[in-house]
Amino acid sequence: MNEYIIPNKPVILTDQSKDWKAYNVFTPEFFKKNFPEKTATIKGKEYKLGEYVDMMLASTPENPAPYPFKVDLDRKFTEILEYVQPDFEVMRKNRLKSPMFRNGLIPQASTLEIFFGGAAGWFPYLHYDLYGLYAIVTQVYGHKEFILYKPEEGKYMYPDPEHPWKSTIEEYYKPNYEKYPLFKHANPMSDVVAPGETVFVPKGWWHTARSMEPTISIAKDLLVHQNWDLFSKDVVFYKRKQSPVKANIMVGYLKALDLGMGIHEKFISKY
Ligand SMILES: O=C(O)CCC(=O)C(=O)O
Ligand SMILES: [Fe+2]
Repeated sequence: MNEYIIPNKPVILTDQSKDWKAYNVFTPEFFKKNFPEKTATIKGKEYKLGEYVDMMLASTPENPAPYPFKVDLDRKFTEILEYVQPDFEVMRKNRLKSPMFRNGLIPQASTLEIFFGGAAGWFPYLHYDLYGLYAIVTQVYGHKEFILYKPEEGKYMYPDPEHPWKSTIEEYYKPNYEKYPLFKHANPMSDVVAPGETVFVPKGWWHTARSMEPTISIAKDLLVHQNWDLFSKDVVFYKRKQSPVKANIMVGYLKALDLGMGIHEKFISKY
């Protein structure tokens, strides 16, 4: 909290998931055998996990498998929830789990997901996580490279005006600097995350990831008082498109909710 969340700095944690049952159980073969019928849509096309496992194992830089195959654990994959417990200490007061939190505030957002990928699987676009959420990604199987840019570097990212958290730079991994000259000024920070390690992606930090080999990761989102500012900003941004009046009401409601949750949190040990 003091060293990373408050200063909003990224970090790789090396021991947070050591008690998860997922280790030594989660392999591509385990999923192919037990859950071949789970589906995910990648670039508009639906795949079954059984067939995707073959694709991720066959993926090469010359012929990469589509990426990522991701599934919402809370909604579509509850069978494996028990493998990614216990939750981290820092997730205890995750406001996404508060009884005061309404899921309607963040339509379509998945806050706990499993990712599958193969060698040279690049995440499709540079982005920061919507609603200012902290992304806490644990590598369970295989190595993945994470590339991060400070929030101020948004000015080099050609953000989509309709969705300012998303960069419009196509094929950013081999960028066309004539088309995107500002992107040349961006200063990436990167590291490879190994199985057992967890990367903390702070609020508003632009990022992407590349699977270096067959990978399985678990991404958990965190909302606490410290990212309530960006959370409110994004919620209000989308509300304003529906109705400016509702957006103004939302500003006050979110301020009150921050205060209410803050008081509640003083008296509870976890949500
Ligand atoms: O693991 C990846 O490919 C990217 C994950 C990500 O961007 C996130 O969880 O916020
Ligand atoms: Fe992300």
